[in-house]
Amino acid sequence: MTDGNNRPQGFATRAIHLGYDPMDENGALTQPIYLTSTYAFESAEAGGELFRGERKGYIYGRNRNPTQALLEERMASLEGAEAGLALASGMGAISALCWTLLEAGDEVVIDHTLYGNTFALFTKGLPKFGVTVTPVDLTNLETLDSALSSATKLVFFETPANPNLRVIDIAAVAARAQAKGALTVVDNTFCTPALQRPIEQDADLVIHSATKYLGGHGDLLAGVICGEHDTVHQIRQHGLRYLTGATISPLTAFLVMRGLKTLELRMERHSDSALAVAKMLQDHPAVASVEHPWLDDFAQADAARRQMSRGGGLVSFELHGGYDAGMAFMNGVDLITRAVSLGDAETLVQHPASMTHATYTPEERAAHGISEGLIRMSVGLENIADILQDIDAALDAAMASRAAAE
Ligand code: 3LM
Repeated sequence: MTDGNNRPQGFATRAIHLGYDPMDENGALTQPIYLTSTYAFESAEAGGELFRGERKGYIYGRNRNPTQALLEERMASLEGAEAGLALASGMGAISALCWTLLEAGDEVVIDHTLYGNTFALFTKGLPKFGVTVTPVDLTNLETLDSALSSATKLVFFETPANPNLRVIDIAAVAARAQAKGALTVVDNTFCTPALQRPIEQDADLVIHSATKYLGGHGDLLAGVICGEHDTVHQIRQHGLRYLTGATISPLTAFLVMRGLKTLELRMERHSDSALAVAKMLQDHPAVASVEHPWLDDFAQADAARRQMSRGGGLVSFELHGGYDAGMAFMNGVDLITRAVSLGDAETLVQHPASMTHATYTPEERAAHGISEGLIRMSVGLENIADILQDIDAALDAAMASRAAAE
């Protein structure tokens, strides 16, 4: 989309306006919601033409609906992709993608730190159907080289990774995958296209849990896939239509679009507040280690600064006293909420080893860099002084309980 002078419109403008003219819908400022499940055919022949893809239009709400279509168009534009597909959840997006693009005998390389259920899909789900999955540390490109083979179809990773925020160099991985004929798939949930656009770094496909920052208000579940037109079309026609049926409801698609209108603003605030939290933790005597991609001593700081425009809203840390101190901290928060998920207005804190990453065995967590004492915080949009004060009080509580135990 361009303005009158052919200048491409900016991110927030496209997030708010792209693909919709109120004058087409009785002047309605925001787009109406089509709750319709099935669509009338102009003639018997037109129905057949629609099914054969010879005519443009809608057939049935499982694979396409006008409200979903507007969200898909906006997400594709924001990610710099040819096409988008909206689905019922992040897991719905990942499973539709895998079930469409993989078959028995194929190989997949994954980063060894993924959201717990994504890890379970790859390591427990897909092997049941004859797909070989190799987890590697993708921050070490030599391990990627040794895992890739001519049978590798996908290289899949999150960056920053859930829950320890390791950053993976998208362009470097994509170059190696491409040389072997494999597709690079990036889960961009933690950054959103407001902070990072993997397709500009040569990734082939981007997936999202839109449940998180894209929706932004903890009131929906949704997923998105963006990428090249033919591949996305194939995932719609196979993965969504008859393999998973993981359709996003039109009402949910509307709510994700409402979230997109403030996405750029929210990601700036989440990132600034998370960095303030990370710096405060770094200076506190109760804290053993802190991860945030914008900290000066972050392990993959170079890659982070190259491919992200800000550090994002997540902070991971470990307290002196490990698991017990972490539990005392979590029980000591007041304003901050103990809950999984992320990207909401509320600051949320959770314990990956017993919650989001409980699908890993203790041995897998140890081998994959998810320590038992790690705490993950999704820094929300509350006043930063209030967030810092609550953290300070909870750290005091954690130190007091540690002193009492000694
Ligand atoms: C969580 N994560 O708390 P849905 N990709 C990433 C994710 O973080 C998630 C998904 C995909 C969390 C959810 S845990 C019980 C709650 C990077 C989800 C899956 O299917 O929309 O939840 O997305 O880390």
